[in-house]
Amino acid sequence: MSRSRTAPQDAYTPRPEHHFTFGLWTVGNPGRDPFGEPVRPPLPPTRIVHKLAELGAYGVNLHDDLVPPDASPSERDRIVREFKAALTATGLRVPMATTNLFSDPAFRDGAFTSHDARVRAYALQKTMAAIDLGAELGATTYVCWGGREGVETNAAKDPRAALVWYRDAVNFLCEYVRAKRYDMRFALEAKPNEPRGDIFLPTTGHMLAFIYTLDHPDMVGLNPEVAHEQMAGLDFSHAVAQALEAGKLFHIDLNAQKAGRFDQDLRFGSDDLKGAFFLVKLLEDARWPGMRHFDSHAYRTEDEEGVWDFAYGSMRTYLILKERVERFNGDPEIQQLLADLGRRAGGTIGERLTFSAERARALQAETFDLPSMRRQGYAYERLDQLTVELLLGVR
Ligand code: DIG
Ligand code: MN
Ligand code: MN
Repeated sequence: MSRSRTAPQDAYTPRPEHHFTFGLWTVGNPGRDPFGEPVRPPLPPTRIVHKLAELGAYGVNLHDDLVPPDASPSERDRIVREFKAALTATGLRVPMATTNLFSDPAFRDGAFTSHDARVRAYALQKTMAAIDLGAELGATTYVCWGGREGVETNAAKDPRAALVWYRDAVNFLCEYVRAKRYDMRFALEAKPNEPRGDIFLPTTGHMLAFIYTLDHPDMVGLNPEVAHEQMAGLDFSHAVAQALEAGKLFHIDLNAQKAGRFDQDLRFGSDDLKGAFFLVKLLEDARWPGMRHFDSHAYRTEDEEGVWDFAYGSMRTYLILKERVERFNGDPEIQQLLADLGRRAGGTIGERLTFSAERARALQAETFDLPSMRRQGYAYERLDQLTVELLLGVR
């Protein structure tokens, strides 16, 4: 059964300039889960490229599993040639590449942090080959998600040893990219758990601290994912704000997640609409130019047509929320409330407080109208109500 796409051509129609991207593994997700076999046949990468281009996407990303590990050199060349031909025919780009360091049973105790030195070495070999492929396809961002870098029992390894192995691997790969003179930088992706009981460097904040211990921290940034920070009970837009503020938001994985559940990788905006709104507001107010990558997949209930509904809906919801942000930024009552708050903030937001002995003395001598400070509210209830009404479409 094939339903014709009835999506209208309107202000929310995705176009390449919106920088929406999908991994081959997202729309190609066959619907396998821990309790059931795949429900959809594999989608050939070239079909994915053509369909994403038809829907208005900018790019497609890949793990190194575009080329099966047992492919012969001639098969590898054919697969890459056909993939490149589809990219040329559609104009789709490959902004990001990454390595699958979690499916092969060899990685059952991790890849970069496996107790087995042979596995750590194999992980580097696999990643270097994937970096070469990514560079060949034009990728300038290389994502590292350490899905297996963790433990089920702390008896397994000293977490400090794991961090040393992790750091050595990332330092080695940075040196490899420098030696090859690739125009490429790394984006580290955090997740608190699943598939390991606990994953090392579990949140974006942990990853940010880790980056500053590396030999080439300028080459390494972050790839925060909505579901992963929410699994840790955190506000995703705060993680993204910290990455942005540090100049380390090199990439982003967009999806949706219900609180207190496994990593659902749901369609962007399909849950926690308010969180999605404030994320889009942050990215758009910052004029962030990066790729809006949807690391998510269709419900297991869906057929191939449902997969494309998922992809189109992901992009469309982002654009609808982008328009809601523009309405928020132009809403007179909301902006008046924010202007009142701005006057209380003193100067322009971001004006730095700097120390001087004179400034310290003046502060020490200052008297404060504490009764007023204790009495005055902030009108956040009104501000949030107006925000909710705007999201519900009544403003
Ligand atoms: C999981 O969120 C991971 C994998 O999907 C991939 O390695 C990475 C890139 O977006 N995210
Ligand atoms: Mn995820
Ligand atoms: Mn991800």
